[in-house]
Amino acid sequence: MDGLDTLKAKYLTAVAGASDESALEEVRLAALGKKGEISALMASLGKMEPEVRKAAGANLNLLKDEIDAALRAKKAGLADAALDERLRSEWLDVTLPGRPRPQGSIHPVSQVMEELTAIFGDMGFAVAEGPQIESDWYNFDALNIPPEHPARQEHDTFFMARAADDARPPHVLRTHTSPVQIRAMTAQGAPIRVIAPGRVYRMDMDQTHAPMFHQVEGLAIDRDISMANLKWTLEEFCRAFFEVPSVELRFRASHFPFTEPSAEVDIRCSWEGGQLKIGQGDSWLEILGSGMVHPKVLAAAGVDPAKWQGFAFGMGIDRIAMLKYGIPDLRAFFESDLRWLRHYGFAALDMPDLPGGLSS
Ligand code: 2U9
Repeated sequence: MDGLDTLKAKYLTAVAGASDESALEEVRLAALGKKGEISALMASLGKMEPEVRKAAGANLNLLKDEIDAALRAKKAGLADAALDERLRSEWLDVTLPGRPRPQGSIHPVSQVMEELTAIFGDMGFAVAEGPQIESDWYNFDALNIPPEHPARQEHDTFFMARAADDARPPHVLRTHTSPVQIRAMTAQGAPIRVIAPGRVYRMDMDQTHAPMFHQVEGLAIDRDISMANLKWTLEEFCRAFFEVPSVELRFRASHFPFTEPSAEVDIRCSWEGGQLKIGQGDSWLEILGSGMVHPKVLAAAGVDPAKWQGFAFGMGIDRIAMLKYGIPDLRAFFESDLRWLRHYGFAALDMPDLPGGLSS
């Protein structure tokens, strides 16, 4: 039995020296696992004479039980030590003050831009972006506004400075987001469906005008797009944006250089008790301009007007934000007054989407 004493000493020492659960498991496998040393000895009992086997079997079982007990005791000890270590290292100071809620909020213009993107995205429009400093070709010529056209004066343009000896026409701060769509058409060709929301600049400042404001324009070009598609798209947009069951739009003939025919669009509304209600009543409110894209504009963007046609529209984002959320003065949009933002702002992380209700 000298052999068994040696085995016992060997495994009890190994158990005592195991520093973690995986080392302990290795010891268990080496001794009692299927191919372990003690298991092999147990298997060899079958070949022994019956009397020898009885005594040897009893001794082996005793050894197995001792090693097993040592393994269990060590395992419990290791688990306790691991828990102690976790309790020592993972602690929380419950006396610390709570974290303050975030102070910021989402500006109504950002909120409305997200709402527009969700609505038009649902109708298959991608969002296009472009530079705010434009060449006069992209801002005017490509949109059928040649240098002598009176619309150039009406746009109250901000011009960028050029060196005194540079005779080229100056760049401008874009007066509308239309150049974005010229760039998108030039890059992508037709068919195309994009909206272009963003900042635009005009030299104007009073209660309803700011030198920088926000526009969204839309463009849909395909083989057979008509004014009927334009009307449906705008009705769907207004219904979803103003979150009402139905809307009525009125198209008034107008003139823009970049569309032919052109129409200004009014929405049916009422002003009961000074409060605007969209979709009902006897008043009309102008909300956007639109039309079929002028063939010259398509050609300027490399799209063949004999094959392709489509509609475009444009509206002021600040203006529709004021209408939807009852904000009285445009100038407050750009004053960065935190009290105003706290009142009119939206909770961060509340991204508008159609299934979730746009502004709820
Ligand atoms: C391309 C071709 C045509 C965009 C359009 C309007 C009519 C329009 C105004 C609304 C209020 C500007 O913010 S506002 O002052 N816009 O009336 N915009 S059609 O037409 C385009 C645009 C791009 C390539």
